[in-house]
Amino acid sequence: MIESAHIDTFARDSLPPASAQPEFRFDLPELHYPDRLNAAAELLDKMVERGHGERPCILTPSETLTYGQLQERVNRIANVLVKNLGLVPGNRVLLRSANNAMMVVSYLAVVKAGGVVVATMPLLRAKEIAYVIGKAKIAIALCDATLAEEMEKAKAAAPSLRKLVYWGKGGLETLMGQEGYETFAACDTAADDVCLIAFTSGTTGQPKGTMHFHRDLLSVCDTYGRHVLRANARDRFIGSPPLAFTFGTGGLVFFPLRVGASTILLERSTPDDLLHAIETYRATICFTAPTAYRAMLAKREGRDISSLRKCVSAGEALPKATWEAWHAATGIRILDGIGSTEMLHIFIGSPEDDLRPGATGKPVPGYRAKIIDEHGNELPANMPGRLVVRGPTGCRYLADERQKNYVENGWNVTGDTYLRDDEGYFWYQARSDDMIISAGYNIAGPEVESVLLMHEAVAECGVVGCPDAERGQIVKAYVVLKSGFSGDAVMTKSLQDFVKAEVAPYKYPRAIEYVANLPKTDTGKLQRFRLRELAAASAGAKLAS
Ligand code: 3UK
Repeated sequence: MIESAHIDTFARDSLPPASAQPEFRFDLPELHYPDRLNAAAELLDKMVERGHGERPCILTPSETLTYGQLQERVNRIANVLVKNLGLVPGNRVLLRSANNAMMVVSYLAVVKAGGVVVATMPLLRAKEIAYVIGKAKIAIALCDATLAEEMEKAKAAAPSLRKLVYWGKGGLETLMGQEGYETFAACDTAADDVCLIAFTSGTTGQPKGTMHFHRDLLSVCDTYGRHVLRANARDRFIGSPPLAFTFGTGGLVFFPLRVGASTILLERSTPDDLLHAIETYRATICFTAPTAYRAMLAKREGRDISSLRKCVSAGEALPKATWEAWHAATGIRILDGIGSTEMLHIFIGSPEDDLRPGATGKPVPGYRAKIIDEHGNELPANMPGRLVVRGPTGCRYLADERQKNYVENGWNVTGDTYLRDDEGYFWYQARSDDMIISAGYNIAGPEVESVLLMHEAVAECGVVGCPDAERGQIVKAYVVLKSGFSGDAVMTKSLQDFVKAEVAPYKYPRAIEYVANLPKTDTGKLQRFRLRELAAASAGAKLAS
């Protein structure tokens, strides 16, 4: 057994028992890491040692940091954590900020000092922040001063939090400036010491803390990053996901640093902001969600985004229509990929030269995936069933009963229904609990959504099952129309006929409701459970009237 560097053993003690963990596989030579490994030293110090010190690393509207400058700042905050805030290896540190340079500096400083990062979405409210502090037993927090109001309320509600320092108003900056703080020897952590607890955005129930090791941060770079994304040191990464969402940390921190590239950080990243910044910074690789690609298509008139060479989409299924429209407009073949907070990053997704528009792709080298039935038996090609995966990363919930729902016989059960075709490509159907069952037919809401999105009037849509006395459920679509179209009976008929002409007619939405926007999570995912609640409420009202 490798000896842990953790003096505070809370994270290690809260790991699920080995029998409840998935089986971890290290099937590629690049995944054979040394026993002693510090991910921050590996991602940053190694790059400086290899001569990248003068290269640009972080670009923001207010500053540019080279690898060398980033290293010095990381050392300064690591010293503050240890010398001023009393951090010992294994302590959790709460980080709160929009995507900016200090957030990345703080993140890497915690990892370098042997602490455990708990980054939270900027939009969280005091109650949600206090839950995280309590669950992960956090005593130290670093926070952007612009988020002070909610942070103070959370502190009042979370007694374990003892030290809270803000940046942006001088508090942290003053501490960092102390003499002798410019160097810091990385904590000699074990490859399997926990360095990150990432909380799920929790569509139902309390958020779950997923624990990841130092080696996991490198594993995602050396699987997806190396074999699918294939970035290089000249790349400039950009994107919208928050750094507290592992889709964002991978795409905007781990992957660029692993290859010596630079990363553009935006505090605000609406589709307009993103387009503007791609043009300004000549970004080459973009990470965002399907909705944002659609919105950028509608707004790209007059913008020069020709610097882009790669685009990654995750978080939700990328409809074929969106893939094709983006390809027609930019010539870029979007890389769809499914990842999860539990798995840390993308585990199915194919490079440009081996993808199928509309499919998620093939398992990322280093991962295996299969489709199983309700009893756990593997299904043959073209049969929809439950997706399970395993590889170098996997689910380890922080003291959570729900571990048993995500891990079955050593495989991670993502909760998605997929099918694998004869060529080995994986096609997303729906979240397993989102399947609509209408008059005995199984209907995948996302398939109907992807058809509706091909209609000229549809900007966004969400399709769910609505309780129905006769059919059990009917297919109901919530539709946001593009400007200039109106949601009347003629439109409803046009949308219904359109769906019937594209896919098996039993899938058409018998009910359509027009809305101004759709409910989304902080990570930009459509909240189908909210639409289901709305649908159930309106059906109930109808029955009562
Ligand atoms: C869904 C997808 C279809 C799927 C994530 C990339 O989304 C991420 O993590 P979350 O924990 O959600 C996981 C769930 O989201 N999903 C994600 N990507 C796709 N469905 N096609 C896709 N391409 O239901 C999955 O189980 O929020 C994504 C990297 C890191 C991440 N954490």
